[in-house]
Amino acid sequence: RVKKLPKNFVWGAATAAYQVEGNTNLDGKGKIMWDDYLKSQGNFSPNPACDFYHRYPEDLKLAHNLGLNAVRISIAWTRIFPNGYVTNKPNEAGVKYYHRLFHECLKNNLVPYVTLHHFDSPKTLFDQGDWLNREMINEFVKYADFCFQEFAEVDNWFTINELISLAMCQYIQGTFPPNKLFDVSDAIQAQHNELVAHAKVVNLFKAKGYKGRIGLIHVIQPVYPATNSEADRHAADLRDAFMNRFLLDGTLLGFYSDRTQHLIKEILVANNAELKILPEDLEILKQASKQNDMLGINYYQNQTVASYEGPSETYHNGNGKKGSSIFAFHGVGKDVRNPAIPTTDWDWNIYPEGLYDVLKRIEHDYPDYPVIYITENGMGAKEAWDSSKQYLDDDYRIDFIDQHLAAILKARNEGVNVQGYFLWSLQDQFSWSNGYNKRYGLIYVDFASQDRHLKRSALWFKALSKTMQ
Ligand code: BGP
Repeated sequence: RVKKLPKNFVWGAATAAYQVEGNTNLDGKGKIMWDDYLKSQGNFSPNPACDFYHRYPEDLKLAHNLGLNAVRISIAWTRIFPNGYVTNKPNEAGVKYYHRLFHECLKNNLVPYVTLHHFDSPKTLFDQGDWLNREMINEFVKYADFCFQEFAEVDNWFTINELISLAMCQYIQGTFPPNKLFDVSDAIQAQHNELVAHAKVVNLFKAKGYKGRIGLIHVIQPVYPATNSEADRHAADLRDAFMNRFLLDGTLLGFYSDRTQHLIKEILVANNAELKILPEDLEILKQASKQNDMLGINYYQNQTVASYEGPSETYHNGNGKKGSSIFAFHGVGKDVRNPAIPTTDWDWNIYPEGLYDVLKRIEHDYPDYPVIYITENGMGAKEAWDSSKQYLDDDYRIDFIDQHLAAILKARNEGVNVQGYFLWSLQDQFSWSNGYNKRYGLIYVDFASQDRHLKRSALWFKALSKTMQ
């Protein structure tokens, strides 16, 4: 077990507006890309989630009592500008809510790390193409500018959460609206456009001299070849370019390296797809690449990949039926199980060494990287509160966090500049494509009564927080 946290380590937990707030119709909030879709799908509702909209004082107090010194939250764009378009008449109720929320964080000595876009595009802009439409980029920049000016109490900003997950789920795996399957053009174009949106916001933040720090959040899934064969190694390279390298290059180099372009081109050709880059995009990326103050890394799992030239195929395990997921991507490799690596019920690999590899890779491939925070890491599990016990037993989660923390500290001891860890998640919440039975929290939430109970991992988290002095 990890015995001691470094001095001044950022020790937090994460949330996202739509997954915690509930109350999606209250106080003038506008619709996002999920509302109608979830309703028509009929499987699960974003309400009440864990009613963070009202219960944030209780949750933040618990967080403080558990020894956390930071919390990751996101602003719901449509609480402020209900149809996404930025006007000089923001929705006052939304603005006030976030002031109250940030104030409550600070009152509890929790530094808020705030994300501007966490999978929740306004419905109006989503209907017009979401990130594929450059109008979305312009509105996002204006919305970000508004937030920087208005929420001066916030010092740590992240623009967009997990560009690749959004692109994968929207355009490749079909699990997020608009539920497209293997539309490679859209998937790569959306990533590129989001990088441009991020870069524009960073450039504006610096040009206007806002105080505080700004960065971007990537989920990195290290990819390992299934065998040592040339074909499998190449498939792993292609998958890595698609999942990680394209985005890391765009963020940290400000251009796509020759090798990255080569690999992406191969993916485009294999899938009859195209990517449009405007000449000015590269200027914008370049300028921003030197101005990021921090990099958020989310890490959940690695991927083992074998070469695959058959037709693309996917099955999303959204109900925790172990062993049911399938992912085979024409010309970009197929996922295979490595029997040595344990998995969760949702088939997510548990591989802490992968996090060490990710950190070392960033240091090696992008030596000018800014300070890194692990902005999400955690383990989803099926859990049920037993009222005869004082705490919910989640030793598997303690093991999970402990092993990942050890990987982080090992990389840090070897010189990687990583200064904090946010567990996903603070409390149990709504999971986009899995509903409510995939629980990640330190705090157990009974969604019917909205009662909160502590898990054993919360006590362990607290004990560790005391080792920081
Ligand atoms: C990340 C997202 C989070 C969260 C988490 C767990 O990709 O940033 O919003 O949901 O993954 O994923 P899931 O809820 O699908 O298990």
